[in-house]
Amino acid sequence: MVTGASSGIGAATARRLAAEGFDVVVGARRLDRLHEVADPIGARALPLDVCDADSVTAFCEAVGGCRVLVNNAGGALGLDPVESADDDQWRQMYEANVLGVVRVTRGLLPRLEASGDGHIVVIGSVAGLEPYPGGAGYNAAKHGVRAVRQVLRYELLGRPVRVSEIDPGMVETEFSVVRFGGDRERAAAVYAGTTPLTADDVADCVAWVVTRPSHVNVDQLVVLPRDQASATRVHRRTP
Ligand code: 8X3
Repeated sequence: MVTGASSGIGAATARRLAAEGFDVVVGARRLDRLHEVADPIGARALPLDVCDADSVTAFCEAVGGCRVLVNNAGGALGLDPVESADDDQWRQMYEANVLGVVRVTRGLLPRLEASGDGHIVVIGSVAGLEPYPGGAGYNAAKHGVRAVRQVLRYELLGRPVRVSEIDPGMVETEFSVVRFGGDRERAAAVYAGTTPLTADDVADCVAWVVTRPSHVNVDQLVVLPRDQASATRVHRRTP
């Protein structure tokens, strides 16, 4: 089960898990784009808006069994300093990145546990490890989801459910285009002069984490491009 699977890391993860032999179910708001991902790999596509409790309930009821949940849906909005923070953007980021994970995880937990070998994966971010100027709203949300992941790990200890967090750095997807409200030039500048990670690189990490033997819990995996040593330390080649 992969959330936010209509593009980027979610889509790449769905494709990769299908290739690994998983029976994949994907959820996202954009159903037409979701089908473009799901249909070629024989995955089941279900509408899912992680910000809408009713949508999550309907989604969880439609999913049959579930052994692996990849909480990928989320993202950033804006890069504004705290002094001009936009409440709506902050609220949306908290809704999608934190409450979204909580709702879907809570809804699927009985099925994950009943599988006898459940696994909850959260796609976090380097932004959840290291705040940076302009990032406060997204930093707060990703720090929040990191706390949820840690608490889940403690609460589920002794039960047959693993909990893992994967924290990527710069990955070139629609992430920055969405963050900058569709400004493709500004989004491209984020990765200029670097070789960023691809969505497939992160999907590779997810596949590795969920194919370890049942007794192995990868708690946290931080993955950055070679050109990035921290959220703000980026090496750029000049043309
Ligand atoms: C994306 C990483 O550094 O652009 O989650 O916030 S960053």
